Amino acid sequence: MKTALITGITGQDGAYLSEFLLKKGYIVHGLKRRSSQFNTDRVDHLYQDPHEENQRFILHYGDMTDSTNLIRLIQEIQPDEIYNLAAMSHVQVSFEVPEYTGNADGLGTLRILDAVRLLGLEKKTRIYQASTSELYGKVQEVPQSETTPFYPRSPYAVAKMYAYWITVNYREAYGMFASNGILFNHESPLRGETFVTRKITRAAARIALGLQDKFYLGNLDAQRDWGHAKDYVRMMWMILQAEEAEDWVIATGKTTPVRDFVRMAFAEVGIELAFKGVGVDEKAYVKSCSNPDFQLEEGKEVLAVDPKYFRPTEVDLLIGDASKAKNKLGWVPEYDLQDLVKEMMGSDVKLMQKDQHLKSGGYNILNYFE
Ligand code: NDP
Ligand code: GDR
Repeated sequence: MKTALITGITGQDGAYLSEFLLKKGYIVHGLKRRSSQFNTDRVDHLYQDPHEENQRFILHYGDMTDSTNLIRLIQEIQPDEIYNLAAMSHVQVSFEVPEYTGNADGLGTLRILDAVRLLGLEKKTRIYQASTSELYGKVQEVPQSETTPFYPRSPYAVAKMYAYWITVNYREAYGMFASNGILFNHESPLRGETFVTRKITRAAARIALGLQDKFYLGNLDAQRDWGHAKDYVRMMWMILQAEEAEDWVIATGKTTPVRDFVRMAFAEVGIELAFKGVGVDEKAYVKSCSNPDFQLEEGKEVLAVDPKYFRPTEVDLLIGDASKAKNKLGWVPEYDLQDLVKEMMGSDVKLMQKDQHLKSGGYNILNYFE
């Protein structure tokens, strides 16, 4: 039975990867942060009472900024595999908290690598580093592959660039099995609510159900190569089962503008949109609504641009070439963008229907203190 340690276990990928590894028979340890409220929603269904015998899912308090904590945990757990997924992962927020992002995302990776080295686990523990297509930043070449030069465009991407190279360096300097997965955007119903896809599917569901009138986005022209998180966590595992430690691009090879994702999300529930205007003046209106469950008037404005969501420096176009992973590891994604949008919309409509029932039952959470 193999033992894995997942940092960032409470995040989108941590949750899917935990499920995947548990099904493979692993013992899964995870690092969670202390928080004033429960922050384990995404993995609560995997929780096992610590009083039970043969526990295979075990959470530990910790933080990527605390070396002593990481060293102690790795010593106790003696993992066969570490998946380093913990990060301040929001690109726009990284402009607000650049130093913390550098510490958690950049130095945090060093802390993991160095803990393994210090503890003499170089030959036992394989390490997966969650690298990102944000490393490519300003477009140098399309599609982007393992040989495309990096040009990071945010404090997040710069921190991840340090993490990428320190992983390569520890592999070369100490012979460690440490690999980077350069993953392009991947989404799911578990995606954080402030990333653009989930922001769109939540808002589309709320608007369709009459819980909200309109919503605001930033740059509608940005193009992303969006895949499904389930396909991508499978690849994280495959990367650590490879014969050699290497760096791998994981992507679908197709790119879509944010505007088209909005169209697809609304279309999924029978609402056709018309976009008018350019730049900050662009808006989207309901062109038709064929779904009898939702009563949206033609011409209703549902989306406007708010420049507060523009980034100081943007990544305009991402499209990945995952040929190496496909040819050498046999990775083939099971989901396409249409499947992804369908699943996310289905999940958010269900979730928002709960809000609708509460609202129609007269329950308002804002009245908590009244
Ligand atoms: P999420 O933002 O959903 O999850 C991030 C996780 O990291 C959460 O569990 C979070 O804890 C934890 N975390 C954040 N800061 C710290 C810290 N200082 N110490 C310990 N834990 C911390 O990200 P994803 O699951 O989407 O992504 C996983 C990884 O992959 C990240 O490193 C991300 O940068 C990278 N990546 C993601 C891509 C994507 O499209 N999703 C693409 C390429 C790379 P908490 O729940 O308490 O906030
Ligand atoms: P990204 O994802 O920055 O690619 O990073 P995000 O969904 O935040 O943005 C994608 C694109 O959409 C544009 N956009 C908006 N983005 C957000 N969040 N909110 C908006 O209102 C909005 N309007 C337009 C953005 O400008 C951008 O161009 C994600 C994260 O998961 C990283 O951790 C990961 O490394 C990369 O994907 C690959």
